[in-house]
Amino acid sequence: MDIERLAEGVLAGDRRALARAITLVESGRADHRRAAVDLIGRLNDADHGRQAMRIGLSGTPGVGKSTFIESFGMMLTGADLRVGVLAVDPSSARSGGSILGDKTRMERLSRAPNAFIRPSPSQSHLGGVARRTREAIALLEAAGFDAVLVETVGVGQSETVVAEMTDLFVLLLAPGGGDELQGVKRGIMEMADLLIVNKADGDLAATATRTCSDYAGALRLLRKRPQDPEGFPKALTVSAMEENGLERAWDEMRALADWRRETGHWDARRAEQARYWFEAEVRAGLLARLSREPVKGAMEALARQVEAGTTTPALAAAEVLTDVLGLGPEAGETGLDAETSLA
Ligand SMILES: Nc1nc2c(ncn2[C@@H]2O[C@H](COP(=O)(O)OP(=O)(O)OP(=O)(O)O)[C@@H](O)[C@H]2O)c(=O)[nH]1
Ligand SMILES: [Mg+2]
Repeated sequence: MDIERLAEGVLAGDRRALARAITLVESGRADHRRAAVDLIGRLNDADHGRQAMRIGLSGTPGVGKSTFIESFGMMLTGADLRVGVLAVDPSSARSGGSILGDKTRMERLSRAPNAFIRPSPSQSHLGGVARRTREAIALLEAAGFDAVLVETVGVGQSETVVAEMTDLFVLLLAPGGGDELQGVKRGIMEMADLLIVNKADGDLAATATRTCSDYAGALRLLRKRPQDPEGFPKALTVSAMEENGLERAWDEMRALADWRRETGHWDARRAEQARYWFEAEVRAGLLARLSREPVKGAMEALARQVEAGTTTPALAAAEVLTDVLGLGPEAGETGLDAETSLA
């Protein structure tokens, strides 16, 4: 595979190159993985720090995330902005791949020349989903997209994962009474930059307005965060179906993004996220080595010796870390600490 040419294609915004590049980062094959790491490294060197506004979007099933992305995305492409859409859906196997439904639901957006929608691949564990989404964001960014929307279903840890790879986190809510408010986990409220009450139309309009002020009240009770200007996080209403309130939502997102850029919070957050994913990759890489040969076999052999009592758990573990994984001796284990302090 010609990675140099693929990188050029992505940088030129070529859709086919982009699609191939995303397929590459999704692949679990070892040679593909090496090529993907190479590709992303090259793009990082060559993209002159291109940045998209990365927007994470979460909310319970049926709240209207896909409808919102379609309407919001159409508004942005209408303003000549290029929009990428990704999904983090660790449960996609359950629903038979909800993005398949999404593709038809996002019918207009999927045909818009300025939009790029990537269906989620078949189910994998959240770690795998996280990596491919993060790398797909990097590819879209290198390709010059202005906004990247990442949809996630409110399942388990997926919101946290998405918040760790986006600049803004938007929580979509349904109109409803006090019970609804109770249902939103506090941790997720605290992550949100914008709460958007959807379906503010028809019979639901009045309820949506009331729900919105309930949430606005709840937001005022949360601890002030350093990354927020006055008045944020904010609650507002939209109708994704009737395409109302979308401009306002975009204005608020831009105002927040501008403020964070000016005050340094934007770059600081991205730096913090890069560090987070670096550490996550190291940890995941180490764990992966443990379940592959030759470490796997060596551990099994040592485990049997530990069972038989011919060595101790601590000695056997040290042997795996030091000799099998080749990490070298730990200072304390060999008395190096004592020597150093004597020197
Ligand atoms: N009245 C009204 N209905 C809406 C609006 N937005 C979405 N809906 C409806 O709500 C239902 C769910 O919409 P989706 O966009 O599929 O919701 P989702 O959050 O993506 O759902 P999942 O992907 O299954 O989690 C559909 O029947 C939509 O037509 C809106 O603004 N007003
Ligand atoms: Mg959806």
